[in-house]
Amino acid sequence: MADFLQQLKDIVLNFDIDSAEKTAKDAIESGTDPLQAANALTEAIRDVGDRFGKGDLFLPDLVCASEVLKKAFPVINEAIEKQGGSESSVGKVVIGTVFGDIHSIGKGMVATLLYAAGFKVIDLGINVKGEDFLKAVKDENADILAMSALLTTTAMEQKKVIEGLKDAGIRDRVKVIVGGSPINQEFADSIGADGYGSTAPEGVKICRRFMGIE
Ligand code: B12
Repeated sequence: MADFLQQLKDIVLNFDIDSAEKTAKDAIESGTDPLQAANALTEAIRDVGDRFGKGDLFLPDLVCASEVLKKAFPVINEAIEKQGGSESSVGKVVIGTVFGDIHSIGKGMVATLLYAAGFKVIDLGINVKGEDFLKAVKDENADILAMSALLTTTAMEQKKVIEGLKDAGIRDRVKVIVGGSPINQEFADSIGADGYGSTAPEGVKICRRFMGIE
C-alpha cells in the first residue's frame, strides 16, 4: 500500500495528469484506504503550494497539479461514498467555498466525507455569494453551514456570512463550521463560528458533535 501512496504523491509532484486517474484506480483496486489516498494527494499538493509560495514554482504548475487532483479525486471520492451514505440523514449541511474563492478540492472532500457519514449535503460549489448561502440555509432549513476559504483575502467572507445570518435573525437556527488552509481555531472564534476543522475528517467529527451524535 505504501508504494501506491508514494505513486499518488509522485503523480502530483510530477504534474502527471495523464496517469492520474489510472494511478488512483489502481490504488483503490489494490485495497488502498481511500482516506489515506486522499491524504497522500493533499500532502503532495500542499508541497506544490509551498514551493509556489516561495517562488520556486509558477501558476501553470499549480494549475497542472490541481488538474491531477481533479482526475484522481473523483475515483477516491467514489470509494469513500461507497463506504458510507445511508437513506436516513443524520443532519442537513449546506456547504460551499466563499465568494471570490475558486478553490474546490478541500471543500469537495469535506462534502464527500459528510455524505459518507450520513449527512444530507447541499453543495453550492465555489465562489458562493453571501446571499446565496443565506438563501440555502433558509430554504433547506439546514442544521449546519460549512464554509471553505483558501485565501487570506477571502477568509473574512466567512465573517460576512455569519453577520448576514445574524441580520436575517437565523443565526441561532444553524451551526456554522469553517475551514481552509488560512483558517485556524483562533480565527474561527474571532468571527463567531461554532466550529473549525483543520481536515475533512475533523470537520465531520465536529458536525456529528453539533448533531449530538458524539
Ligand atoms: C490547487 C491550488 C489552486 C488551484 C485550485 C483548483 C481547484 N479547483 O481547487 C488553482 C490553480 C486554480 C489556484 C488558484 C489560485 N491560488 Co491556489 N492553491 C492551490 C493549492 C496548491 C492547493 C489547494 C488544495 O486543493 N489543497 C488540497 C485540499 C484537499 O486541501 P485544502 O483545500 O487545504 O482542504 C483541506 C483542509 O483545509 C480542510 N478544509 C478545507 N475547507 C474546509 C471547510 C470546512 C468547513 C472544514 C471543516 C474543513 C475544510 O479539509 C480539507 C481536506 O483535509 C494551495 C496550497 C495550500 N497549501 O493550500 C494554493 C493556495 C491556496 N493558492 C494560493 C493563491 C495565491 C492562488 C491564486 C491567487 C494564484 C493566482 N496568482 O492567481 C489563485 C486564486 C484564485 C481564486 N480566486 O480563488 C495561495 C493562497 C495564499 C493566501 N494565504 O492567501 C496558496 C496557499 C499557495 C501559496 N502557498 O501561495 N490554486
